Amino acid sequence: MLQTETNRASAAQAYVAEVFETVKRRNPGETEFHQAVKEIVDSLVPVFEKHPVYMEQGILERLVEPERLIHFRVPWTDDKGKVHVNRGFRVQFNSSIGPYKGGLRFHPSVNASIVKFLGFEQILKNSLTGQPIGGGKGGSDFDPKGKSDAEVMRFCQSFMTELGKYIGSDLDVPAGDIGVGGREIGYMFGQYKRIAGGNEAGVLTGKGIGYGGSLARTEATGYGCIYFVNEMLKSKGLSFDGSKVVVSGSGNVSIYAIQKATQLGATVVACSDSNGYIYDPTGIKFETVQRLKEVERKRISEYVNEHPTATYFEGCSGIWTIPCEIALPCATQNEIDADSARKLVANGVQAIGEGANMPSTLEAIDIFHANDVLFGPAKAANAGGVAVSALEMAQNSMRYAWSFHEVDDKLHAIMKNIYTSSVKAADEYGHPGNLVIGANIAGFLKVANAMLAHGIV
Ligand code: NDP
Ligand code: 2IT
Repeated sequence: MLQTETNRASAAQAYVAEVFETVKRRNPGETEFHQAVKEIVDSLVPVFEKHPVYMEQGILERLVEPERLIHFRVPWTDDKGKVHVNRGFRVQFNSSIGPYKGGLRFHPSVNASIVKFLGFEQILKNSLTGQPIGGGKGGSDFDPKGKSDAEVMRFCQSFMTELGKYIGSDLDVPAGDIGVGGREIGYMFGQYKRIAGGNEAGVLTGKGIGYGGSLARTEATGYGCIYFVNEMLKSKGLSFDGSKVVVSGSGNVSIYAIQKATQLGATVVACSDSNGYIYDPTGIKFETVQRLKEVERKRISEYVNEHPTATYFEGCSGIWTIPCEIALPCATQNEIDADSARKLVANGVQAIGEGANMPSTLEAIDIFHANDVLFGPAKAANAGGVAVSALEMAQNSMRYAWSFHEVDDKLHAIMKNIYTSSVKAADEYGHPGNLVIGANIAGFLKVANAMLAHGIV
């Protein structure tokens, strides 16, 4: 009996190691994609030990290979008439539980590795929401910063002219991510509508409220992250009330994380952008950050001109040296490395909630776990955005709109459910309290079972 268990354990480990080596060999230099795959496959070893059928049916080999990767040219003309060429991407990673679903990122750093890491994470994240959505992601190395509205519009139109061939409300439903907000979604929706020749509302989410968007979608990722962290805190008798919180970034996710944490009684002492961070011991004012960044598209450094209690510091990583009980990385991948993690631990951090995708390096996650810091991994903690995107699709199909409170209540219930199912899976598979393993397993099982049911496709 013991011998059989040992054999199974080593077979599962060997299987995972072999798949990971193949991923590295087939996707050379794609370090972000390797990192995302590594985190997931390592957590699945106990699943393969318990259910060898997933190995026999090659589920993991199939899961790590996108169903489709689309790569296209995006030419556009700036206001002076100069021609620019950017690269567009869409990875349609896995459609076993529903149409491909995931955001579009416009940032100079976007390449195949970034899009694939995000798309791969999205498969299990979307599964965790309990909604019928598969995994996809896309974007471009276009930088919307410093561009006029007319330039952004021309870029979005060119991007959608090509992307539009591959998406649809039952096929692939993009949304926003870094650099893609309401303005960009509006331009892309307008162009899709022209090309498709009809108003197919469910083809994109994150739309304006006046043309098919869902109330509370803008707030959903930030609020959802706070709801998730609140569940983690409650499990240890802790709460946001009276706590000091550091939030990185000052974009869509950060702004609404700041608002909800403040509503729950926390003092958010710092936030940032890609140039630097602000520190305000009296608490960052959500309204100012929202106006500066969302409406006026200015830099976070401008905050100190309006609030003399705040100080601005150049550079991003210093934000993790600020003492806090709760840290919410909500900007970008790998923003918390081992050094930052050690600093946070030394300063007494109790909980981390990943609002961004893969913001902690694998070493940083190990440090948090080794020091009993509550750790809410991205695919669980930031799933509120895509969850409300799926609610937006549902409303579009019904041709009906729920109130803000109806959507927010559903979001709250979904985040609690993600927390409970992650805790349960971690317990069942022998890693109590490890939400990285729990979320990966809970998300994986549903996708894997659908793949088994569909045969070798
Ligand atoms: P936004 O574009 O609205 O904001 C991004 C914020 O992060 C900005 O403050 C930006 O600074 C900062 N930032 C971006 N890139 C870097 C970088 N390389 N270094 C330092 N700071 C950086 O994006 P979102 O808020 O939508 O996305 C933030 C994170 O959350 C991403 O990881 C995204 O994938 C993830 N996410 C988003 C969801 C959504 O619904 N929007 C859902 C789930 C996850 P600056 O203004 O200087 O560019
Ligand atoms: O990373 C993410 O989950 C998102 N950017 C949101 C995706 C979506 O389809 O709403």
